[in-house]
Amino acid sequence: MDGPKVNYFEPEIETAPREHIRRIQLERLQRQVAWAYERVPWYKQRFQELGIGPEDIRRLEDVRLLPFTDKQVLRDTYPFGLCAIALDDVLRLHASSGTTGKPIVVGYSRRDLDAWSDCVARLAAMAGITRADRVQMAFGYGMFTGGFGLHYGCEKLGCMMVPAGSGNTERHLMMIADYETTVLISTPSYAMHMCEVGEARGFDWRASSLRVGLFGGEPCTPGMRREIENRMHIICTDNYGLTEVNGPGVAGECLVARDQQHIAEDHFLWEIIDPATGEALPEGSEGELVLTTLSKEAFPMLRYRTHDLTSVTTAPCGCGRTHARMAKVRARTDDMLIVRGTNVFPSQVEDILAGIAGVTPHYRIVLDNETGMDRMTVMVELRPDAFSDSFGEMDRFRRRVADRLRQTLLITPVVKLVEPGGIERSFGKSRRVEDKREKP
Ligand code: DLL
Repeated sequence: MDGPKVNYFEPEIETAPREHIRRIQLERLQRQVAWAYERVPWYKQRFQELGIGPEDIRRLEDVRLLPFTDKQVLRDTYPFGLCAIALDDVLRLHASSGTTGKPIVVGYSRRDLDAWSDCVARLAAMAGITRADRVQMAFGYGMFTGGFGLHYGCEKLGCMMVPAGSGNTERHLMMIADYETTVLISTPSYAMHMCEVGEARGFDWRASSLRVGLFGGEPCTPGMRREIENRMHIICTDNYGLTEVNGPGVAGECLVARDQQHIAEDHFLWEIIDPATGEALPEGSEGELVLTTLSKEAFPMLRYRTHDLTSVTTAPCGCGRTHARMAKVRARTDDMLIVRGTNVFPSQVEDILAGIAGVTPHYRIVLDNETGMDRMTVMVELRPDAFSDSFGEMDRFRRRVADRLRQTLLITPVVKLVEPGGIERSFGKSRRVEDKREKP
């Protein structure tokens, strides 16, 4: 057969007929709802307010009867209010930083950790990784789910793990060379950084042992993926997940469909809703992804509003997997910036810059209202070949970038050109927006 070789971790469930998947989902949903109702006072109270009980879940669509949860619920019940098991049976905690105040925290039972590793092993297999691979971790080992989550999943697949952790790019390069690692796990922005540092040091990416990039944790545009693939001579997949429902392993990109991610549907039930009304949208429409865990013991999450915008299809995939595929998450409902009344998504800026020759994918948006009016400054980093000593030439280039941004964003940003390497690189998720506006 032509095309990439297809690997599975759990072929039976990954390629099960859709009726079989739906049957498992219903059984597990009924069990998960009863579990949450009986063991978590917050859920019981919400169910009672809505006048429903676990017995009302007769079909999968009945999930719509259930209350939504979101970050706020986890904040209100911080730290252990949503825990459905004795704390002695919680083997691990992870947390994610909230935008304000306390982080949100979740816990895992032994079975949760086991199921989580299965989901991660699946996404690694989807990227063509096998037990013969040597996997270098560039996510931090800490409260963030990326490090430990991907570590144990790849270890379960049988890979040799190199737990290097985040930062220290020179050391990472040395380890790739010395241990002949074949897989890099990181955010796409850190991979890009490593690529550049390597190039500057004369590291030969073409000759290196590295062959796969396993990315996730932040959006990765198809353009950025291709650029990393071409410069590092590797194949990259983008993988989606969030702390509230495990972390990585919720959905993974296969090598056939590309730029879409198979959701582990035996562990997570997806819905797409209209973020404004909360109403369910038909398959294929873009809306907010809502996830219900189907197998969680410690922190069952019912109808968790991710704020991530995507669409989902159940159409068959050439890789043989029958689990639904979600489109890449390009924006969050709460990522949206409102600048002088106009909605702006950082992903739009990213798309525009990707279409302009002479600039790198690194940029920063700074918002302020010092003059009394919102001002948006976009700092754009030049590629070395576009850099010039001629002020006139640079100014013409700057105006051209501003024009392109204005045409799509419908506001006129201030554009500042930054010399190659001038935008600070991040070791984890990149922070692209700095909002310095004084709020009314
Ligand atoms: O980022 C979990 C993760 C770690 C996934 C490593 C993959 C690899 P949080 O820190 O809770 O969890 O952030 C979750 O990050 O709601 C999305 O908005 C965004 N996100 C995560 N992965 C992707 C991705 C981890 N592949 C939030 N593409 C989510 C786009 C992503 N956005």
